[in-house]
Amino acid sequence: MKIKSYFASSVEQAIQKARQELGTEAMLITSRRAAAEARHLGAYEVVFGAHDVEESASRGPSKDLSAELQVLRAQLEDIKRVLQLNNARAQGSDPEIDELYRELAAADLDSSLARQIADQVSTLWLALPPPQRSASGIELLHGLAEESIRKQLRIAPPAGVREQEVNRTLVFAGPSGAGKTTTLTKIAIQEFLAHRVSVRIISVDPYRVASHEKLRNFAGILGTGFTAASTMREFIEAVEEYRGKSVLAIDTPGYSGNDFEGSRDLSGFLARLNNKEVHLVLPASMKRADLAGCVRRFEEFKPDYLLFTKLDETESFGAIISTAIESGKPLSFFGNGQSIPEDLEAANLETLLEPLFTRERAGATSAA
Ligand SMILES: Nc1nc2c(ncn2[C@@H]2O[C@H](COP(=O)(O)OP(=O)(O)OP(=O)(O)O)[C@@H](O)[C@H]2O)c(=O)[nH]1
Ligand SMILES: [Mg+2]
Repeated sequence: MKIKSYFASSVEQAIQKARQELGTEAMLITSRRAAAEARHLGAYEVVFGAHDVEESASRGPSKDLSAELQVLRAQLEDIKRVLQLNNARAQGSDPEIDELYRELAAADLDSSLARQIADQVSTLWLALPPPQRSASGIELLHGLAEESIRKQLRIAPPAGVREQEVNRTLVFAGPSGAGKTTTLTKIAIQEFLAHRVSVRIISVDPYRVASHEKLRNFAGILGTGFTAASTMREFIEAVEEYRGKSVLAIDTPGYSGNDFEGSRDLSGFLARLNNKEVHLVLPASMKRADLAGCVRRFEEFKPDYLLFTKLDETESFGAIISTAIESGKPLSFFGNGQSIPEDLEAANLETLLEPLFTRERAGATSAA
């Protein structure tokens, strides 16, 4: 079944549009207020499922009176169904859906996101005929919830070696101790040096001269170019000198709390570089509210991607899922240990979703 959304200024108009295009075979799945980013298309969205949207769409409106009547009847049924759904939502005490909400919240998803997912699942669940609903277990609800999360998360395109590689600049920014230096090294090895692409590592830190040492050691072991810049001037000179000759991997200082002193010069200069990708490095073990704070504060670095480290230090990835969905930014890599370079993987949905309901399932098994 293919899913298609129709937007209009009222639910009735959206239903009318959908039925005219899809005919009477399609099934109304849900109706809701349009999300903020789709509001320009209409205040309301109705979602229909059809076995072959393209084929139905090509039929166009029928001139036949009885067919017109059938469409009108289907529209009336849709409106009745929307009223039923709204009524069921208002009563809102379906025990299975409540249980799903509880599981999502226990997996550390933000409560409004957990509610939104439970509502979406609830609508699909209520659209099933009652016998099918009672026959299907919590597994179906888990599957629907995972599907909803999949649709909302974005994953960065594979980092891979590209043409014009030497013009690329990767910037790693983020709070102190997040794993910027470690992850930069892992990526430099796995994504570039392993493919014989030359990388120049530039470490910029005007405050802590000692902070360059770890990278200097790595660069020495790897035999790759390294520049330690302790002033903005040194940093700008290094970028100008090496840009276009090697891929640049730029390590930035860890700014903490509200201590962003001097960050403007750096973020302002980086903003003017083209062909760059800024990875905001965040530890998966950080509290959800703190992650949201970091995303807000580091917006001055205009991150293209979120890169999560320390997945090995937490059991639930709800905070990653919530932060990624809320920020709308694609996920680039996951760091899952201290070993360089092996404890790194390209961001992927399976890693995030795999533990989502396992704790609950394990609990259910041991309780049985
Ligand atoms: N368990 C675990 N530890 C990690 C991971 N990534 C980095 N670390 C550790 O976290 C600590 C800090 O890592 P760094 O790479 O120095 O972090 P940073 O963001 O560069 O820190 P500052 O430059 O001081 O802001 C080190 O002990 C790393 O070994 C990871 O994925 N898992
Ligand atoms: Mg560092």
